[in-house]
Amino acid sequence: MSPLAWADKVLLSKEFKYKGYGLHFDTNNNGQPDLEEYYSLSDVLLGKEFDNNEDGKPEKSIDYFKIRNVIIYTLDTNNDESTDEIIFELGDRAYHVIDQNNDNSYDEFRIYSDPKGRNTLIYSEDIAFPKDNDGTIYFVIDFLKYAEEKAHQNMDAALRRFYKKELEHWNVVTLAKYRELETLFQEAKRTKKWELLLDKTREYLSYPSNTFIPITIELKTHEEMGGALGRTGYASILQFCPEDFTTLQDWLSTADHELMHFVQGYRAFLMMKTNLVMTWNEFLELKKIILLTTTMEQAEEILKNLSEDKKRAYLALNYILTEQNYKLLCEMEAYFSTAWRFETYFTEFNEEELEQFSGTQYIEALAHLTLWSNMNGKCAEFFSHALHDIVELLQSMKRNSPEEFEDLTRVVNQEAERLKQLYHIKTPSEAQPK
Ligand SMILES: [Ca+2]
Ligand SMILES: [Ca+2]
Ligand SMILES: [Ca+2]
Ligand SMILES: [Ca+2]
Repeated sequence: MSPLAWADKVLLSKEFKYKGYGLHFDTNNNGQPDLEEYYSLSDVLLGKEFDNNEDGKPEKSIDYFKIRNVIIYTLDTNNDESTDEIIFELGDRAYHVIDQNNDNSYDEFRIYSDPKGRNTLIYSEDIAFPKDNDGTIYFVIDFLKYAEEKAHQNMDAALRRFYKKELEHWNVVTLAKYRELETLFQEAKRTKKWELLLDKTREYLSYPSNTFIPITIELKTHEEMGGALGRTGYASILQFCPEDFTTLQDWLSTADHELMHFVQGYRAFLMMKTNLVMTWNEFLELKKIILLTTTMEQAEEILKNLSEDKKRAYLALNYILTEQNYKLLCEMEAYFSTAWRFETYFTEFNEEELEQFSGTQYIEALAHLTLWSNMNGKCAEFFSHALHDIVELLQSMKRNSPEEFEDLTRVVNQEAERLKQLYHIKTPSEAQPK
């Protein structure tokens, strides 16, 4: 599908996910959607959701994790809104964990494999494994380590060897692309040429390639970056200090965050483009011209001549002038989307480290959201999906653990206060003339 054909859908639908677009299908032609597919901006299939009984809630989902070579199937076979089977498919092998009696604990582990498919059962064992980490890439690692430890306690050397081998197999397959990036990362540090690493990072994290959104790298010193790990300029330049990245993990999480900002710029381009024949380079030129204006009226005047759709032009203008309202939401979305994908950046299953990383991302996302709402926030429409997800997350947290929610609120408010000073933001009451 050409970008123009779906541009309208991407920008107007509430369903588009952060950096791509979703398509609805009605496979049995009864007027009710029963399948959704999610694609990246560069048309890479990211996931599917099946709603066969058409009650609006998916009972089967498929997620494709390119960087890990893994496809994860999550199934709710009895429609009670609780997962009862997960399948991890990698190459010609598939790991199944099944909860037969819906008691919130998995009781069967199966491995399927054969050279041509994943349909021949080669191993099966009764287990009792809780449903924590459900659906994340670490679930299998977590389980295999637990099973190996249990075999060790039971002094079953053969079973222990078996689980050890399975863990090795899992690591070899799921970390192959990560190792490739690791090599490129070391190479980039040595040669100071970061283009190849950025290209591969974009490919493996399902971001549009350079032919879609051209990005130029500008290397800076630590001082020039002034505390930031990455920065985007004119929607076409990525600035960072190579010495700031000690591990590939640091690079990947920063790249994910900054690439999200490029996608946000691209969305503004698409909004202008729907009513206008415009190339990406023309858009960047226009952006430079608009940035040279001194008042909002002058900027609007330039846009008025270009776009008939005032609302879209206004939204694009907010992006171009990086209005504070818009900028806060851009940051909110980038932190939030990185928090969702943290599992692709960490090779080791280290619960503490993982929690700390995602926790920090969520706190930053929420602090930006808080600041935005304190400023009588605008531009919400553009971020409806992220806002919807964040509200849902907070509501479930408030329900499940009020104490933790209170702690979080406190930390978020502190961080919002810090950011307010950093960005020199004045809330509407403070900004009012005396
Ligand atoms: Ca249907
Ligand atoms: Ca359903
Ligand atoms: Ca179920
Ligand atoms: Ca069970």
